[in-house]
Amino acid sequence: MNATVAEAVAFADSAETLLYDLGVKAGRAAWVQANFITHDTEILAAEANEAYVAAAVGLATEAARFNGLDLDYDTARKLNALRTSLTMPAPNDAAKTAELSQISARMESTYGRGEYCPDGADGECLSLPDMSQIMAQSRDADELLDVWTGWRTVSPAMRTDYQRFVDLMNEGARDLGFTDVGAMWRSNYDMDPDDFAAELDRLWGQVQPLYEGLHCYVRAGLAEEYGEDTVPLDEPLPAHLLGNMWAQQWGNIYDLVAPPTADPGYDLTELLVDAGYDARRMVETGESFFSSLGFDPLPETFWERSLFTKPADREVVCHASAWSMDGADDIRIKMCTSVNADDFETVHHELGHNYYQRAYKDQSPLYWDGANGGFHEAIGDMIALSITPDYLQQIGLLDDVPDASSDLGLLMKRALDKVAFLPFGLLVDRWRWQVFDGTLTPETYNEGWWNLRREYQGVRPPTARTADHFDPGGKYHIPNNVSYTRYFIAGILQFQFHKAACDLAGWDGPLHRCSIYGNEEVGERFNAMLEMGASQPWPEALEAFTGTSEMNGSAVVEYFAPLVEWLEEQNQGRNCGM
Ligand code: X8Z
Ligand code: ZN
Repeated sequence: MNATVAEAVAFADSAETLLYDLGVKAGRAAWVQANFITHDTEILAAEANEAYVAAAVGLATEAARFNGLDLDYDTARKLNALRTSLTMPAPNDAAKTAELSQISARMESTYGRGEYCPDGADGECLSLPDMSQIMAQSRDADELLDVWTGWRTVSPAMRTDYQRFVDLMNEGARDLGFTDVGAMWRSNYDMDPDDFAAELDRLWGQVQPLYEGLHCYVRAGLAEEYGEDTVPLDEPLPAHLLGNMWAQQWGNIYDLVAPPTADPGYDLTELLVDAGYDARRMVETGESFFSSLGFDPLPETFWERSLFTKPADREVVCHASAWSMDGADDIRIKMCTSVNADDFETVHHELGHNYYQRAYKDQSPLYWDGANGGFHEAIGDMIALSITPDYLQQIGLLDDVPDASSDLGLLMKRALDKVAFLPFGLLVDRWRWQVFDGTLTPETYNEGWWNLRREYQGVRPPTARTADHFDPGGKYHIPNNVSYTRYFIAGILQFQFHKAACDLAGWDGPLHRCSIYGNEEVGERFNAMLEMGASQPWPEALEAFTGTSEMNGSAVVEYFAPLVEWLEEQNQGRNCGM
């Protein structure tokens, strides 16, 4: 019997209700597992997730019944969302769905529990936050190498799991009519999946010259610090010397490469420490930024139920995250916060997720998402771009605002975090796409990873790596199966948002000195985009805030223009290239 339009509408409604219900249960189980990693919580989380995924796959399959019907806009969009928005597609098979969920929960636990014990299992062990601190602060190449390789002893245990994980998800994606999981992920951007991949290349092309200038300059600075034996000037950068476990953001080596005559005169980490900030105060400060734009304060339950610091007495997943538990007011973050500039920024990043979630809660549940994944990641980052010297002075953290002669220093610090991140943001899913489509096999997982690291970032491993290593597994988003393209998009979008906001505020100085703190008009326009959630294609959401429907890297280029010019002068006579 042919399906009718009325049946399609009823189907979308009941799908929404069922997934909401199972999603809330899976979310609570996942919260408990991530806050209290044990054998039992892992099983409970796997079971709840299995029920959710099985239902989601069943509904996505059934939705095909209504193909070809002339449906109203919302029903068509919801049925499409059912088919494209599942990150972990499971095969249409109960046993395999259970196995997939178990592997997923196990990899999450393995990553969350991961530690490195330099003197063997009986000695003191370092957690990932401990090691991140060393990566940020140490300038001892041997110590950095030890911690860098030490963290990478955790992931080889996940390699076999990951291989099976990929096979099972691919089977699930094929059951839903996609060639592989990568194709399924790429289909979730309101445009042709191949056009989307080309769009990423276009955006990367816009900002690549900035990255290359920074790369060349930083290589020279590292060679000066560590010697040309450790950092040869004609080779990619060694991955352990960039101030970050994954060499993804380089702001922590600012002191090594600071422009000699442009000292901003302050270090945000020191300001926070000297002012006696703790984790909660950092979050309160982030909240007041949003309040200054006209957003309501966070609910009492946020403060009661969030996790702000690493507990001493149990194992938790320390990677920062933001949660909406019931699609209403139960929003929370979970972070192992240290009092430093990186985590101050991350606090804003996570709060951005929470304010977005709350803004779209009145949409129907299948629209509880970012306009695309990149939007979700860009909200808090855009706010954090407004953490300028002026803002820091306004909130009493900084006494004297440095004059324009400090601009190169301020821009360098930002570029080390934001420009350096872009190729990493792109390559993580390039790697996964190659894994999903079979270009890479378990034997070539690691080699393929380092080929991409070299190609996009111009970064190399500091020691020999083999097929037994599983270095991609040392990055949270691989074992936890979080798509990474979202962060690349956010790396572009946050500047586009920032520029639109500053234009709206009537700012006519340099973009990096603009702070939208206190501007309710900007807040209102921003909220107009946030409250749409995923109810419209992302170009509409983009337009609602910025007035244009195209993603564009030109705001990144504009923001860093003075630095780019200066880097070109510095790099004169250098042999650049990766
Ligand atoms: O994973 C995150 C957030 C949670 S959505 C802390 N980020 C990426 C990463 O850490 O690799 C933010 C920046 C990129
Ligand atoms: Zn995020």
